[in-house]
Amino acid sequence: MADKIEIKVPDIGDFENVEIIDVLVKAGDTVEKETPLITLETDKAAMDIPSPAAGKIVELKVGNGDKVSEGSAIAVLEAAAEEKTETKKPDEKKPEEKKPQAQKEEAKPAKAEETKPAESKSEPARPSADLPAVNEETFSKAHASPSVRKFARELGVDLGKVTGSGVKGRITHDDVKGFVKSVMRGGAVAGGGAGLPQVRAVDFAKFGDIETKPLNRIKKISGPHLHASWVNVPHVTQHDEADITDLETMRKALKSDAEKVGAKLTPLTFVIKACAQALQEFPDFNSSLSADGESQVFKKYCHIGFAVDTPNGLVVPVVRDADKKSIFDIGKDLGELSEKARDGKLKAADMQGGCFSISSLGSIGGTYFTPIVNAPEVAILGVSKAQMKPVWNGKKFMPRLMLPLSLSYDHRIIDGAAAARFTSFLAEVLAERRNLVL
Ligand code: CAO
Repeated sequence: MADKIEIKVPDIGDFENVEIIDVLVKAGDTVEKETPLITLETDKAAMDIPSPAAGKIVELKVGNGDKVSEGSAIAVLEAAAEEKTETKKPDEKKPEEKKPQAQKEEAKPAKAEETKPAESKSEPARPSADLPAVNEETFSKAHASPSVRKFARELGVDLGKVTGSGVKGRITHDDVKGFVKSVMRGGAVAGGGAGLPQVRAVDFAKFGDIETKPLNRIKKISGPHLHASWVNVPHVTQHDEADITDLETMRKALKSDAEKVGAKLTPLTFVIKACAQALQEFPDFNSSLSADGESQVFKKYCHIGFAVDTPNGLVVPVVRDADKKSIFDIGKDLGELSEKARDGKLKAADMQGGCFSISSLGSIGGTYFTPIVNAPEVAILGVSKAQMKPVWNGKKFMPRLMLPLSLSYDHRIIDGAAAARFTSFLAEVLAERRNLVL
């Protein structure tokens, strides 16, 4: 019978209760000796825990987010035939044998000779001659585990240009693969390169006094996300306006009742409700392009995100099941989520799962703008300040309260005609207040 080895966390120095940020194998996988199994992240560095032997993983005992210390069980390995004669179970080791040490990530930028792909060995072919040269400084600062770094080195990918989708923006194997795919398809690369001209660096201090402040956490996360969307999604913005004169009368009449039950009735509340109806009517707007770009994923749920301007930057909490909620329920969610956002108390789950986003600048001012699609969503609605305007009713000009709408969409999925139908539908729903009662 094949030997089974319980693989445990080896000596990882003084660290305890260290979070697993990446589980790199699954039950049934065949691994080689030294294949990384999991990645741990301490507040100082990330480290991979390699397999002490070759064989098949028959049971995985950990998951992403688990906390482990030295001796914690990671997996059960059925040792490969050739390993069985050589590999002793950890507790059968001879005294001089050392436990496998975790592969620690260098805290400092790696030295060029240590990190550049070994030219004398057989270097894997670069996926494209157009891949940008690796910038060692940004590569070393990228938030990625050693195995992802090694993988990126093998492919010649500059991690500094890859947008991380993992916890705290960490770059995963899939992000590296996605980056290579995007370059192969001739897609744009975030942060410049692959044909994108770089913005030249300017020494501002040469022209006067300056003060440099680090970007806050939210901006560090949202910036690359917005940039990735901007360079990957072919954006078009459709503008329209909705006559909300009657709706505004109804809103004012209901506002104090709503406040009594903790609901915030602003124009945005009604816009969320109207968008939920429009998403049901036009399912393309409630879809996403699959990761490989080969298919369209339709969502049967309707969660709508709305941008909140907080002292620390932009966050987008999500109103769940907006299609099933009354105006008062949406108003309650809006009030609670905006407050949590401003107090910095939103949880990750509050900001996940959105199908469509709304960015409302209506309380501030302005007429129209071009919001950036919150990819992989395919559309976002910008709402500006409603204004009284003279509107021709066929006989005379009437004073009507007009709400400016700006719908940016991903032109790979949405056609211009569909976008115009979507905003016209929204305008009709908002103009006819009975559509939004409840
Ligand atoms: N037209 C006219 N008045 C509007 C309006 C509009 N489109 N939208 C809101 N108002 C009014 C509200 O009715 C309210 O007045 P009353 O108290 O008299 O009803 C007042 O403006 C303040 O509204 P609010 O800001 O408290 O509430 P909201 O629902 O409109 O917005 C929120 C909530 C969280 C979206 C908003 O506070 C916010 O953060 N907006 C900024 C979003 C942003 O930054 N987007 C850009 C993202 S891209 O960089």
